[in-house]
Amino acid sequence: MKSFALNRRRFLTSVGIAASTVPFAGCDALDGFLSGGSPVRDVLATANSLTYRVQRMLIDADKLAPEFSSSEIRQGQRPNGSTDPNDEAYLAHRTDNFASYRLQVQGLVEKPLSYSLAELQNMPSRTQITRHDCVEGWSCIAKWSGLQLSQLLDEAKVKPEARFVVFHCFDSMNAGLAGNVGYYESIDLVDARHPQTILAYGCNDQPLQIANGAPLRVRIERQLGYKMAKYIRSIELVSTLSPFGKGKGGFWEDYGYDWYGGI
Ligand SMILES: Nc1nc2c(c(=O)[nH]1)N[C@H]1C(S)=C(S)[C@@H](COP(=O)(O)O)O[C@H]1N2
Ligand SMILES: [Mo]
Repeated sequence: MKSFALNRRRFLTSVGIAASTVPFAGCDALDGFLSGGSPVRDVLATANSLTYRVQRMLIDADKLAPEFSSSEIRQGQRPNGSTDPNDEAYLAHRTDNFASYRLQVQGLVEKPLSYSLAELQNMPSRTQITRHDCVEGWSCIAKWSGLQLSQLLDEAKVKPEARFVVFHCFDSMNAGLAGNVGYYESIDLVDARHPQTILAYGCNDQPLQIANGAPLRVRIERQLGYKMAKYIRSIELVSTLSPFGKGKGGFWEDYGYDWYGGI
């Protein structure tokens, strides 16, 4: 294993990247290298997929994101992006305090699932105090409670051809000429099965607030804030991301953000 890692490092150094900066500033480091008309560019599809592959090589699949103690929570989770969706289906669920909400798990699974919030809350839970990093340059430490996504994947029995988990959200964003565009996100099965990847219904010992994504939002603790879809309507197992949005795997990705937002 060790020599494997060393070889990867040598590969990185040989293309002129300091290996130590890659997991944190992968794209910035690679963008310059790829923009100079280098022949290597033709070999590598995009900086984005290279970043993803490099990070997947260097990061242990089960490596945990740092967890903090309660005393390190200084404030409530700062709401960002959509904070008060006014989409019709969402408002209907909101009116009855999400009693009529059901999470759907569908796509490339043997057994599609549909669960109420109460049913999800009765499953074994996990609580973690983690730091949320937004690309806008702020972070926030908060305590999140929910169920591990891996539980649902096991139950639904993911088909072998599935490669990604797509989160479909209730909210849409005004994207200028494109009109209202639904928020969505996606991750690979490594992150989906990671022990800290939870569907959270609680934050800082309270039910998840509307502003932070009630009734259910995902926590993907080794990636940036925009990956952590709020207001989850359904979860879909897929083999390709091309049918969704502009095909880049997420609302912000469709506008240029990296699909793998590693931190
Ligand atoms: N559905 C949905 N999920 C979303 C967003 C959004 O606008 N809509 N914004 C993202 C961004 S950029 C961040 S930083 C976090 C903010 O989560 P918070 O409001 O709980 O801080 O949610 C992410 N998930
Ligand atoms: Mo963000």
